[in-house]
Amino acid sequence: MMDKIIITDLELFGRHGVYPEEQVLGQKFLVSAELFMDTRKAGKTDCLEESVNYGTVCHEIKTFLEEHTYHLIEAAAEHTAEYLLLQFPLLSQVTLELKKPWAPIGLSVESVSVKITRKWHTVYAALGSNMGDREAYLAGAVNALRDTEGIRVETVSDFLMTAPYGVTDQDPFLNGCMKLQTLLTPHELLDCFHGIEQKAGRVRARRWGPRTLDLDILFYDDLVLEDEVLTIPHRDMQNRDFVLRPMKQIAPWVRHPVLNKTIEEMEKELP
Ligand code: A4P
Ligand code: MG
Repeated sequence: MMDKIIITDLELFGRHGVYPEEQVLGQKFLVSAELFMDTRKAGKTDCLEESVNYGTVCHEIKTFLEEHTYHLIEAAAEHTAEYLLLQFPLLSQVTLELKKPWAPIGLSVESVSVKITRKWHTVYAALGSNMGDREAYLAGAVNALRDTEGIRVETVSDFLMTAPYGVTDQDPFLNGCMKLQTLLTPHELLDCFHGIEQKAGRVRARRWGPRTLDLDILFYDDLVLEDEVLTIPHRDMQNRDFVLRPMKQIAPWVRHPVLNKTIEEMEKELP
């Protein structure tokens, strides 16, 4: 159950299309949007500052779609949805429908359209390092995430010194975790994490071996996912004090969607 503000068939003149004429002549587009947010506070206080100004949103959508040009309405909708979610901090989710009533398909059709839903996702992630200036590697990773469009770093735990787990004949680790909001999909976020690890000079030599920087996804909303490259929730987190201790600091109440236990409960059950 979430509140929303609804905009229906906002008209604009854009140049999106795969045919050259479409990009030269342009044509009419209609945009409908559902802006998901909590309107309770605005409802109670009757103050515009507590809400999203739908007039501003309409002008932003029109300007954005008239100043940019895409081949596909999929791309036009994708970029517009992302722009709105980045532009309006109170927006948690957007459903956007982009209609092309004059689509040049040589048949009579009322309109063709694409409709997408995009949102901010809540992620908990773990950081670790046991080579070189560990503190600098972890702080550098947090800064790199802060500089990434589509990622907001909300909370960062303290960095704790921990004994190596798994392969124990290596230097102690510095570990921490963070709460993020992101527009990225789980696989896009993993790619982003790998990019930051690579920039930190990470070389994958042996499994569980020494590393300048390790970034793991612990939770992604309440998602349960398993494929060739990604397991969410992180497959071994419930056995790792170097994950659960910093997590307990920032989110002891968060519940593992498969084990149905909170961070605090998992931490109590560690041997
Ligand atoms: N992968 C699957 N699921 C995920 C996920 N949720 N988040 C895949 C991130 N990656 C995930 O990881 C191997 C592959 O796991 C990734 O390419 C991704 O596709 P990796 O980082 O390349 O290799 P790794 O880290 O050597 O192996 P692994 O099994 O991920 O090890 P961990 O779990 O990262 O543990 N002791 C202390 N005290 N502190 C530590 O931080 N870390 C490790 C490594 C061992 N002992 C430690 C610590
Ligand atoms: Mg890893």
